[in-house]
Amino acid sequence: MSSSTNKRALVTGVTGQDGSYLAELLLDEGYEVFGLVRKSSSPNPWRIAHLEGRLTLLPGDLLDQSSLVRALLESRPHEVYNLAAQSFVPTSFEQPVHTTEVTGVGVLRLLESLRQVAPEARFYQASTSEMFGRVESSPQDERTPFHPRSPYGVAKLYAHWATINAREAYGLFAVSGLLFNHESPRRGDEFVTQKVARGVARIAAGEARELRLGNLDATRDWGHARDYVRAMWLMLQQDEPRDFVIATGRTHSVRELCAAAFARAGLDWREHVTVDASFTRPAEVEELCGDARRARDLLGWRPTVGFEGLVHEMVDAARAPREALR
Ligand code: NAP
Ligand code: G4F
Repeated sequence: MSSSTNKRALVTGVTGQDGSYLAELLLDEGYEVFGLVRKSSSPNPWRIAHLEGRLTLLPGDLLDQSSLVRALLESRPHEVYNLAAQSFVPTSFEQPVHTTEVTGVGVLRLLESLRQVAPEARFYQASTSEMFGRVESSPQDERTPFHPRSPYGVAKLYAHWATINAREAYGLFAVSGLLFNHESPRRGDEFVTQKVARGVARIAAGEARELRLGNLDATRDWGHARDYVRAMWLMLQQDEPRDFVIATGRTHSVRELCAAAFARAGLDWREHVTVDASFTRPAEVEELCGDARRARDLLGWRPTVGFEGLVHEMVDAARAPREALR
């Protein structure tokens, strides 16, 4: 259902999982939506193809400050959602400097651009539970100390503090959402939930027999991306800028993920999953479980999809044609 507002929003990372869901939400709320898209040798529009004609795409890259200034001048946004990042943890160990440039310093480029040409715009930064890293207490909330365990986590922590500093030093309405893992049929292939869902689909179709994974003991607090982008939007509708943890409060191991996903297709995971040390990380985040009480109390936010529902949706979508992703 579409409502009407005169607001404009700029979304970086619009071709990613969250960008596509957030663009849908903002369009439904009546926003004029601009999406920042970087140049790549082969464009990657499949998650937003169904929004063609409703979104305005602007060229830009978090590595190139002048492109960010141009995108802000062109879109004149009331709200800016920074979802762009090199977001895959293992790649951050292989390309730490690139990850830091995009995921860390890129956020400062965007904040500085905002400060110069659109200081009234409200700003959302996509922070992450990876910043908690080696946790000393559970569940984690807004007061939990940080101990990142990857170049990605370190870069995100820099961006988190750059966002808070922009708020405290320059008075920007800038907030940081500390989101725990969130997934969907639009999740990238390399992340464990999608790797398992698509692995199950291939095995169920007789196209493969085995799925090779890393650490099965790690636990994550997995929610649905569609629920989590609503929390981003709610954060920018508040009277005061504040940071929020967004999580389901339930945690499951990768092993439990496998059991649920294979069972959905009538398969026994133990007959197909092989542990492959090449997928383990130089430093691991062993457990994450969030406490989103502040979001529940102040934003009225609650997750609507639980672990089983999420896994079933992803496995079913992986076994169905791509049109089912819309
Ligand atoms: P994603 O699917 O990996 O999307 C990342 C987006 O960033 C893509 O649109 C990508 O464009 C874009 N991008 C990458 N490098 C860029 C650059 N140099 N300049 C401009 N754009 C660039 O990530 P996601 O899962 O939607 O997550 C959205 C954000 O939330 C990310 O910042 C992520 O780190 C953060 N986060 C995610 C989770 C989660 O569980 N999903 C949890 C906490 C925080 P291409 O399409 O061209 O690659
Ligand atoms: O799905 P993952 O790659 O997600 P990870 O590392 O938790 O990061 C995701 O969530 C963060 C929020 O906490 C985001 F900030 C980040 O951008 C990204 O979206 O791995 C989840 C767990 C890890 O413990 C990993 O070691 O699954 C374990 N795992 C076991 N086998 C595997 C595999 N992960 C991947 N990707 N591939 C495997 O074969």
